[in-house]
Amino acid sequence: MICRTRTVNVVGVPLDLGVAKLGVDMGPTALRYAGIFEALTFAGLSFVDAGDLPVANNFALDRLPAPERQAAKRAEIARVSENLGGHVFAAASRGELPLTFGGDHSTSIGAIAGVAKARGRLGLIWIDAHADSNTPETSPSGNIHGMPLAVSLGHGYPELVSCLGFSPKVRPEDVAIVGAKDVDPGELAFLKSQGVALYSTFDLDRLGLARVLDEAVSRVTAETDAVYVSFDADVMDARIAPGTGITTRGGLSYREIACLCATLGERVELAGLDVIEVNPLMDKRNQTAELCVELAMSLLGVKWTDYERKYLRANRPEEEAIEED
Ligand SMILES: [Mn+2]
Repeated sequence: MICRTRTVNVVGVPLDLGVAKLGVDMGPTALRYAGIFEALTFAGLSFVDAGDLPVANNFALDRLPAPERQAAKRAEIARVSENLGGHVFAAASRGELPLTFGGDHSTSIGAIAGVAKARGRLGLIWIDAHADSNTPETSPSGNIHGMPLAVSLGHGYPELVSCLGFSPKVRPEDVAIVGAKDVDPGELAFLKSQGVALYSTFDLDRLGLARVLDEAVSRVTAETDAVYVSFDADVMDARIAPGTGITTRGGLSYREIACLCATLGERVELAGLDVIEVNPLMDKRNQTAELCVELAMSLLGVKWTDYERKYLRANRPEEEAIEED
């Protein structure tokens, strides 16, 4: 939920240097077109549109020879993370709620750094089909978007770990991953050794959403000063959210993710939120971005009453029925 007097500070980060697939840099534009500002206005929340932060062009860096290419991309991700961290820190310090639109998941490195610096000990709920907890030693692909949680815990490339000059940003006992279904063996070993809580899609099925959220919420609120949510669009099933980099079968259904976000929105006052990995090139008629806007509003604690649903329908006159399980 959000304190009604708090201003939402929306910032876009068109960052695609942490992935191999192109298109996720257009995520912030897709989320704006999907009506985030209309939705915030409708909900009676004040907001600032901070625009998009500058990010180097992937094509230009791709023309570099292979050894230099990865180092150049990493250096740019580090620069963007510092810049975003500074922006988010300033917003959070003014009492605003930073809402960061990615971009691939390496965007979260700077966003989490900024909120942690402003708000103190941070609880973190990581909603994602993946654990994003690889280190350079364990990563099968070398892609940075598979590393941001490890980086926030203080493990990985020093230029990323040192974002905003302190580390770690979060402690393992204050972190819960929810919705993971594709975790690498090296990540699993790392998370176990750290003591991070991981709730897979199987846990959601076996234990039920209510129990998983009870445990996750009590964990991230027990000893912390504030709570941050990182939301990766790929946690959802490909049939309802095709517009993301790595689509998965067996991801969360509409009802599961809607219930999860509404429950979190009712129970937790957020210090910051990011919406990540929306890729319009993979999407159908921007449905993934529209769904993410709806879910972001739920996470902010805005209840979708019938009247508010009418608003959504009014903005999607040609909406087709989306196939559910
Ligand atoms: Mn992710």
